[in-house]
Amino acid sequence: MKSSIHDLRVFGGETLFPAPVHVGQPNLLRRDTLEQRLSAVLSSGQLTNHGPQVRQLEERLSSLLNVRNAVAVCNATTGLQILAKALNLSGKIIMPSFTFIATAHAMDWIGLTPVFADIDPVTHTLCPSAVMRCMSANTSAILGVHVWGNLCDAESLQEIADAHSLPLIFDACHAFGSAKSGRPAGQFGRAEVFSLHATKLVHSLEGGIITTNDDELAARCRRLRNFGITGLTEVSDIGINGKMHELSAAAGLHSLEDLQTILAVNLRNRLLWAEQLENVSGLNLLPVPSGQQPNHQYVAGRVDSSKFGLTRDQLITILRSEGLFARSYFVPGCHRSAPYCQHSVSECELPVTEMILQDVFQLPTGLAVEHSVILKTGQLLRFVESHSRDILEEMLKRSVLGHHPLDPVFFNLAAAESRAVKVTAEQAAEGSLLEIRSHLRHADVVPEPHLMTDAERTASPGLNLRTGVH
Ligand code: T4K
Repeated sequence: MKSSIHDLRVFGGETLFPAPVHVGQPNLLRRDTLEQRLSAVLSSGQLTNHGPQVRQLEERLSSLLNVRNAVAVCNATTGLQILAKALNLSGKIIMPSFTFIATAHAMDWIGLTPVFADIDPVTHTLCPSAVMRCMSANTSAILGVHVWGNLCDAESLQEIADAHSLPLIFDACHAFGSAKSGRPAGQFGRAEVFSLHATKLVHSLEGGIITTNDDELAARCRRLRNFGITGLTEVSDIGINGKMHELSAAAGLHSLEDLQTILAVNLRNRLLWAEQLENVSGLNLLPVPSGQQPNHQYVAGRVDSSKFGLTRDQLITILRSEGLFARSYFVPGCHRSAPYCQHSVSECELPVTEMILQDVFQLPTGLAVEHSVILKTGQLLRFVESHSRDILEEMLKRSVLGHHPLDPVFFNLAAAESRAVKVTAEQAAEGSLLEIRSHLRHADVVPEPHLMTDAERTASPGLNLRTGVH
């Protein structure tokens, strides 16, 4: 453990976690069984186009989530698009800016204009009164996003949607296995879309699911995911290829078998993280919203830098340099990302969104995160908090900026220091990793070995990976 601030990796000390720990490491158990399943699919000869694995997955999901229809798709982004097309949406769609960029892209890509509404400070999900303020004559739907496994205030949103005769749909990518008053995600609104991406609670490597109790809507989604084809030669709609393939469905079925184990491990991890952060002033995990049973897919919290002594980005820089890859989803917010800040889609004020974007962070959880990692990180966080004044001073002295693209794991700090590498604030703000990496390479500083490309490894046979010096 660290006994002096100079033991911190960010100042040249030893890495606490030589094997990197990520937010989003896939939950994967019983690999042998998965390999057998995949092999059986390959032997079957039916690799895609609504085969038995996809059908079985859809049946399992509709019974598990207690919803009439589950439509498997290739990923949630495409699923959201298929759903919006199936609902015949046009014009504007109200959604939070505080979401993964895919939510906004999915809508914009098919010609809808995202209108970003503010969020609730406790659940981080779409705020019903903010939705009211964003309503206009061109609004064609409301799209809520269940964030971190917390469910939206679906009842209030439904009332607003009904009052304006608009469809309410949900991006449920973070919410598989979450429930509210015992009612599982998947049944809310007109339809919901889950992601089965590798980083999700259960996954099919890549994949998504549209759930709905509306049979007609489900039938349209099924047609649209298959080019709009309705018969051997008949085509009814302009559809797309949104099919899930058989290997993916088999992986999804495999993953579903571990659902209860994953939920239990996530809950255990959440409790352990809470215990570890209890005595760290200024680091607060988000509370579990009352009446909700979240899946704890993400362990999210906020930094109160006036108490902790460092900002969120400085904290993340320290953690990531130690090999614990904490995140700050969804910085900078959809409304501030390049494609959206250009046009005037920020029609509404986003004070809560702006505030949360400043200080929110996520810690790793899931099956891949061992107890010892959480305990060690807890110790580290206590150390950092109690030495925050000295750490801040040293960080400023050494120009270690708390900004993601300057993440110290991308280069060897000791080497960077000795060559007085400077990365400008503009580059940092631009967030162009490639640019920064090329800058560093130019300065004869190399990425850490696990972040090197094959070409870099081949080109640097004599390189001392620890110091970055030939
Ligand atoms: N709506 C919401 C609210 C979403 O969160 C997402 C996806 C979507 C819509 C769209 O769903 P899909 O169309 O993808 O089905 C990750 C995921 O790629 C993305 O699916 C997810 N949200 C988002 C929240 O997180 P990144 O850019 O953070 O991915 P990446 O590659 O940095 O992965 C996170 C970490 O996980 C890595 O640092 C290492 C680890 N990892 C990841 C993968 C893929 C592994 O260890 N192994 C792996 O195979 O977006």
